[in-house]
Amino acid sequence: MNSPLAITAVKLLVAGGFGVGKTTMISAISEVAPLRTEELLSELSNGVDDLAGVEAKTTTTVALDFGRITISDDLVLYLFGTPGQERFWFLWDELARGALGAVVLADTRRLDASFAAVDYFERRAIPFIVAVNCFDNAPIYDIEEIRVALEIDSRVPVLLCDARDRDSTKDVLLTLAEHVLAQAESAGRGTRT
Ligand SMILES: Nc1nc2c(ncn2[C@@H]2O[C@H](COP(=O)(O)OP(=O)(O)O)[C@@H](O)[C@H]2O)c(=O)[nH]1
Ligand SMILES: [Mg+2]
Repeated sequence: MNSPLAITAVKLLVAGGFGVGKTTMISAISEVAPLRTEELLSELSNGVDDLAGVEAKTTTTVALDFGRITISDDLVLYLFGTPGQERFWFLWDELARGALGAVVLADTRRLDASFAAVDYFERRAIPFIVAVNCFDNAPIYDIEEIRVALEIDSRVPVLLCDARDRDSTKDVLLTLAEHVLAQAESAGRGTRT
């Protein structure tokens, strides 16, 4: 029997290349102090981490970002940020376990930094959306141009966002939630591709 207090916990991922705004997005929306594991970009990372376009960045997420958002009495979202650098790829499968969907954040100055995340979720058939984080001075593209550049299927939502902004981040998560539901419904009808 379902308890009236049963709470559904939904696990979502925030992915995308190094410096696209994952930590910023989770910090903007989380109602708990986000758990971050950052290390100062050290001399050691020089030459390893691609810093083009992220000149102001002095820390990097080593293991994970974590945030929580209560949507209603019985629905809580847990957000996990994936580490953006390739040397932490081995953590992805652990993080992805049980995830219902993912936001792939992209920066139009470095769209290629988010290719790997798109590819990862496509291969595993994890529903995802693409949120383009609008950095100051970043080139502005039409959504369709971004879709073509990232080779995203027409059914995958692509939207613009500001990862620093709570309402914008909320819109992104709602878009993802709708997409996850739509995917589940079409899977139920046996039409998922
Ligand atoms: N101007 C601007 N800066 C941003 C935005 N999102 C993130 N940043 C900055 O970009 C840098 C990288 O963001 P971060 O969240 O650490 O990226 P991550 O590597 O994906 O976690 C940080 O210095 C942020 O303050 C944005 O929407 N606009
Ligand atoms: Mg980070």
